[in-house]
Amino acid sequence: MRNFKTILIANRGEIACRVMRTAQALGYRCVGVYSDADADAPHVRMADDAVLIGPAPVGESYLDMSSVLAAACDTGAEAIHPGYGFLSENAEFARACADAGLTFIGPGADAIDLMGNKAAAKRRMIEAGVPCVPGYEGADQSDETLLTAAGDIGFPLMVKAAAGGGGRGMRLVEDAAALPAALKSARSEALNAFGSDELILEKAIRRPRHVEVQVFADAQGNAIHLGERDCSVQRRHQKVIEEAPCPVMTEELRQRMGHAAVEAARSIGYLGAGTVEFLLGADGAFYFLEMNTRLQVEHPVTEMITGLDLVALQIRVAEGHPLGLEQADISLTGHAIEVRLYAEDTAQDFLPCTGHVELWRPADGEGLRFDSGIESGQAVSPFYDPMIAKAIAWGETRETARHRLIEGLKDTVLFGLTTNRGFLIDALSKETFAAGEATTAFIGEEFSADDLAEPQPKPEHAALAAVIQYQTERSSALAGSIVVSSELLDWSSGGDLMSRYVYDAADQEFDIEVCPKGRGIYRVAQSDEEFSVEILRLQGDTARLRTDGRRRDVQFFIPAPGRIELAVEGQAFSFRNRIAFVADAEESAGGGRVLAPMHGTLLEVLVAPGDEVTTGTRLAVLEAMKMQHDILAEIDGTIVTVNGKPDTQTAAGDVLIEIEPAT
Ligand code: MV4
Repeated sequence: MRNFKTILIANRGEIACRVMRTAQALGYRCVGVYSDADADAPHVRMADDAVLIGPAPVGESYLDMSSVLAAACDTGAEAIHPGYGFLSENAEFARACADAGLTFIGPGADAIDLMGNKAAAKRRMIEAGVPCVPGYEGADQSDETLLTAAGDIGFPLMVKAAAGGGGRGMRLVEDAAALPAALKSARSEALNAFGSDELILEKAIRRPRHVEVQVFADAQGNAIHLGERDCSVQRRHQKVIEEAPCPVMTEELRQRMGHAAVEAARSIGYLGAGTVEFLLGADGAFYFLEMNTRLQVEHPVTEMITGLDLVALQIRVAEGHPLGLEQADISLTGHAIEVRLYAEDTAQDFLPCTGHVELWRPADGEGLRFDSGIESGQAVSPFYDPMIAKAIAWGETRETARHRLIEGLKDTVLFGLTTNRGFLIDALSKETFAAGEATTAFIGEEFSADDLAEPQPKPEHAALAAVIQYQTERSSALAGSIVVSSELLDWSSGGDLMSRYVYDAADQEFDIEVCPKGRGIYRVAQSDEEFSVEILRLQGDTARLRTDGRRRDVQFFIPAPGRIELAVEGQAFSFRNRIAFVADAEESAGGGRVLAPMHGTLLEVLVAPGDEVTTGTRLAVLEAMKMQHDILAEIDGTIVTVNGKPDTQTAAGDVLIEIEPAT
């Protein structure tokens, strides 16, 4: 029995925070490690002590074993929790920990090694009586032997890299004629990716479900399972939605799969948390695929239906304590669903996005859990996985969990980056998923390029954006002004302060006039449409409005003057008011008109009629939104008229200055 005082968490982001949350609650001192890029990251601030382990690239920091070990020794840590990814399934690291007298919170190095090779793992699992996909996993790798084996297995079959994972080096082969070429390309891909060209062959299971069983084992030889997770909804071998239990599970099947998974763990003397992956065929047959020897990303869904804290259990068994749980103690209650919220652009083939999470406020609702490692203002850098957070919902029924998760995603405030939030809501909302019928083919079959394209705002969205922008700019402009007489307020518009916005949004342009009618009601005119918009509430970054009888709850973010981002039911739209920068010669018949970009107080006018200006000349200074903004010439020319006077109020779209363009 070892009782740790200090645990080093050799990871970053949400999982480092997740591990520390439990470890700190249990009274352990937590040491974080970080790269240059993560000096301000939440996991560093959360840690009781933190050690810089190198520059941003993972090879020189989070994957650098000697730096991590040195950090542990320097800070007096007795144990290292590797999280997932990075060093979590690195047998050499597990051995190095042991050699340094540190406890690796995970299984023994031999178990990691064994499960790191599909051929060896399968041979061992067959021995242990765990059902495996019929195939070939022999040492003889000659084409001749593989072609003969393929004939016995039958087609279609899968060629897989023995050292592989995540679908790399994997080929679906329809017939014998296609096999030699598939072997050749799989070998070269495997060698390149994993440093080994060893292959296995397996009968192909059509449209399988990915069902994995969570197992736990202690040093006393107790091993139990905590039920299964269904992770069938994947895209290019990246999990998108995970849930527990599996929607098509029966108690009888769970017992058989659970038993197989526990046998898998027992047969290799496993310690700690592990996941045994199976393919579940449409006929109810299941086959061992591989075992993940770490805590998995999707462990929260298991926690939510078992009421257990998997990190606490990991620490307990790593200290040498018995699990203290028997199979009969495990009961599954309700249903949990998790989605992975990523900074990525679904419209650009899910390209990762970098930048800053400007606003992050996860929804707070019954049965909701958000595991994140970011805060407002935090950078999402190109060096690491672009996952922002995991959103998890629990409910008595699957349908309740699904609804809670969709609503939780919609209510979450998230601005600054393009994310897959809309895609996640769409996936959770599909009939096939709602019916519990999604298999590994779900995303490919149900999402077309159109479904993944950038969402296009509707005129109503632009109207909402304009009203919110009008109101927020006006409030801050008025609050910041010295004296606002009715005479000044009426300047230029001769009545209501009507404002014009010309928004660029996605591939569209919206030309909008906003006219306040009093009591929070606005008339919004667009080319051939008119809306009546009422502001019911506007508070911080959320607004409740009513447009033509329909209530709308929206979130908004103003990243810079003249811009507004709007989130409506989880769909994000970005509007840029082009008027802010207009000095458009064509638009005003031979003259460049400089329009006020927003409501504000004109502080200074720096030019007079007759002045020659060039692009970039400062023309005026406007105070708005508690800041001063320079208004610059966007063309070369001569000042013809100057309408604005210092210390007067301007409305967005007012013509301040006219420039005769130089010829
Ligand atoms: C398979 C299979 C069908 N038959 N093996 C993909 C990644 C790796 N973990 C295993 N994978 C598969 N192995 C046989 N014999 C289909 C897949 C597969 C898949 C599995 C789980 C989740 C999503 C998937 C998507 C495509 C293919």
